[in-house]
Amino acid sequence: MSKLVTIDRHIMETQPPHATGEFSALLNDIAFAAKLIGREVNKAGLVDVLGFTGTTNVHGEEVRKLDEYADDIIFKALDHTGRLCVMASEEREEIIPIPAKFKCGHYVLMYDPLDGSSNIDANVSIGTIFSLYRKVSSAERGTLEDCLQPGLEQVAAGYIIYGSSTMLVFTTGNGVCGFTYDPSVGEFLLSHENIQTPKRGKIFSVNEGNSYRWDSGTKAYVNYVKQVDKGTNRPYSGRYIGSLVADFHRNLLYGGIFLYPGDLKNPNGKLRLVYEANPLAMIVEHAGGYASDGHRRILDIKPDGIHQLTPLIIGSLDDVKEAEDFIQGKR
Ligand code: AHM
Ligand code: MG
Repeated sequence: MSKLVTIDRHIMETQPPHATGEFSALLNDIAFAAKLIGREVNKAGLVDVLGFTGTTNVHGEEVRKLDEYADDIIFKALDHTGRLCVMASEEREEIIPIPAKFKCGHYVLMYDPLDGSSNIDANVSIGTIFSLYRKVSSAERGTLEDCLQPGLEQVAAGYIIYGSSTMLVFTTGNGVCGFTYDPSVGEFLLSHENIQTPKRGKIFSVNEGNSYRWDSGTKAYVNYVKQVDKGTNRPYSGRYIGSLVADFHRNLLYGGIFLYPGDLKNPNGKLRLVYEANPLAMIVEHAGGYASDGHRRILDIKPDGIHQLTPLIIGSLDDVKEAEDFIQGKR
């Protein structure tokens, strides 16, 4: 049997010698929230948690009960820990202050509590995405300034995928590791050590139903990956779940490219810079891949607002660079 390492032990053993433990404890808090959300996702078909709540979120989308539950769990698992100074969630319009009765810490948490939630009713994999920053504002408690840092400043990023098993994948800037949840013992166990994504893949993931409104570069790129060329991997296989964490996770392991480009109707696409693009960009870069908005590295973008959208092209390094060339009209 290969060595059995729980997520707690891994976090403890990989933290720098001078670390106070605050940051490690935060990752454990997130893993705890993931267990609670995973439990509800897994029994979603059994109890009355499917379906809409009847309200819409800040993006005008209908909020599903599980979205609300996940949002609330993350908040409640972390608000009282004394480790965070502020949070922001894709489901909430404003930044989330730490309640005055609790101590404030040095970190900022940004999260998408349940991404891909339109897939819940069909039993398709969904996920939670998160990232941590250090507090930079001089205010006593966290502010919007703390939440609007470029992705490059992330100190940790990760996601949880609720699929055939629940997995937590994260990086603290020192490799990307994956932990699979063992429900029989209630622990996340190290299952994927130092994940590296292939430099080139042979999968492309994009919603081709939107192709009529793409720019010519994006159209040319997607046509290119579908052409037959025995010298390269082409034609690529098309794989699109429509659940970002699941599409990203598969491509991270197998190699490939995911695109949610800007288009004529939505010049900045659909995905959110701080909740979705930045955390996955940090992970993919630490796994040897790359993330771009077609023109710039995702991690370099300074957000203007917490709900800012960005085109996202992410995955294997050579594939993303090639897509950039097409989008920029260089090919
Ligand atoms: P959500 O945050 O409201 O769940 O939306 C994000 C999801 C992503 O998981 C997925 O990549 C994308 O929306 C799919 O969008 P589309 O249906 O337009 O292809
Ligand atoms: Mg989302």
